[in-house]
Amino acid sequence: LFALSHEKNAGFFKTGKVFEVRKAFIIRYALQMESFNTSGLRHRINVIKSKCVRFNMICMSLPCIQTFEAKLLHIESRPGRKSKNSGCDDLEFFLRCEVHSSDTDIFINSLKRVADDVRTIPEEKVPWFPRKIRDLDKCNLLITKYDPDMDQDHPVSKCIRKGMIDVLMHPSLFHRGEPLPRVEYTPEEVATWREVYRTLRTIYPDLACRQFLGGLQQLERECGYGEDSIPQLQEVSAFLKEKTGFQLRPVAGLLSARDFLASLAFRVFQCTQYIRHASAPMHSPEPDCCHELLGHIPMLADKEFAQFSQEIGLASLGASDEDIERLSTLYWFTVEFGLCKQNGTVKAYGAGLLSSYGELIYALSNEPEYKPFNPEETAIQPYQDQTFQPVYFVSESFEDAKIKMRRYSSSIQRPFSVRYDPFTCSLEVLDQP
Ligand code: HBI
Ligand code: NLE
Ligand code: FE
Repeated sequence: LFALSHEKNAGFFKTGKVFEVRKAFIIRYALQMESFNTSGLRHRINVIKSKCVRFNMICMSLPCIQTFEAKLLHIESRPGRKSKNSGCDDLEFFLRCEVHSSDTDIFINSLKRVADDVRTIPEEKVPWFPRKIRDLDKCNLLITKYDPDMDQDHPVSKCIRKGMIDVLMHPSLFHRGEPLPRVEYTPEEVATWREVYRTLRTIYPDLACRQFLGGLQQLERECGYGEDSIPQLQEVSAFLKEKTGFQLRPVAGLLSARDFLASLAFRVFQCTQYIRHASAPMHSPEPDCCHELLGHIPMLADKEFAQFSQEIGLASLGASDEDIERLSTLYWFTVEFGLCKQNGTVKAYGAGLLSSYGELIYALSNEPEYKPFNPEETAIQPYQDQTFQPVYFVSESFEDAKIKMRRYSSSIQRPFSVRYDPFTCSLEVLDQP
């Protein structure tokens, strides 16, 4: 998404790898926005159309998709199999479409008229999931909720500094093992961080759970946390690795729940690096570095919480779309917005609360509704991702939440079971007969 603003940079097109990811981005972006015909996007598409033969075919297949009212669920480009070194043109596009069963054959035939090589791949029974930590390089499906160019008033579009992240360092191009990109924040951004840090720091002692306070103290002592500078992922990742084995990866924005949860199975946490806009420091509807660094990181330094997070991740691997939806709702009401009892009072442990002064105060006032955490019920509670939550779930303790969550996870039906091997950072998958 960020890469879209860089098309004027001609040098950009010279590296095959970057170009390829970019195309996939633009197409995915265009289709998700359903604004394929708006002039801004048409211009961008024309730019890349002139560079890539196969991309043309995708554009031509769109009218078929529209004619048959097929739903385009996924689009992805990969280097073609046939000739390895023929430059940018050599790409295969994978589309996942949902089309009425009576239209399937005629739909495929009409695609064949516009694209030279259409092959269909039977739907897999178990959705693909990463088995080695390296496979997380493929878990980067970004979700586009709005268009930052057209929806200028959206709080997130205001917070995204145009061009902040160099395309060549774009998070979606990050590969495991590379050093985590450092970001030079502007004085204005550091000032936003300072304000967020300072205001939250004053209310944490009363409102945050003890695991969070312990984690934050360690980060302040050992990892340079403080109001004067925005911590860099590299140092924070090294810190976490020593505490709980969690490590960080840069991400360009909201990921699909499936990809986001999958990384937790490997104790990898995907972090945004941009910061919210100075005009709205007390709440951001989507993650930014204040949310990741202040909300999540102190909690991930706690062994029991780290385990809880990883177990949600493990439960999500290869799960059905419906189960992913329920697990992501559970994640939402625990890891993001969870409350728990400590010494007879209710405290916050959810990162979405701990990074928002506004919502932290609200959640622990007597205004909102509380319900006891109970996975079966929590998993189907509708949630709010633009403003404060209508209801919060209170756990008796982390221990209790973990036990209940384990019981819930073991009730999810999968034709295999998984075990994480920490020595090889990979999964052992046992097929069940
Ligand atoms: N992506 N980058 C990012 N950060 C999140 O916190 C995040 C996400 N995608 C999905 C998601 N959270 C939630 O929907 C969870 O419920 C999984
Ligand atoms: N509302 C949170 C904040 O302002 O930091 C972010 C929530 C991300 C899910
Ligand atoms: Fe979060």
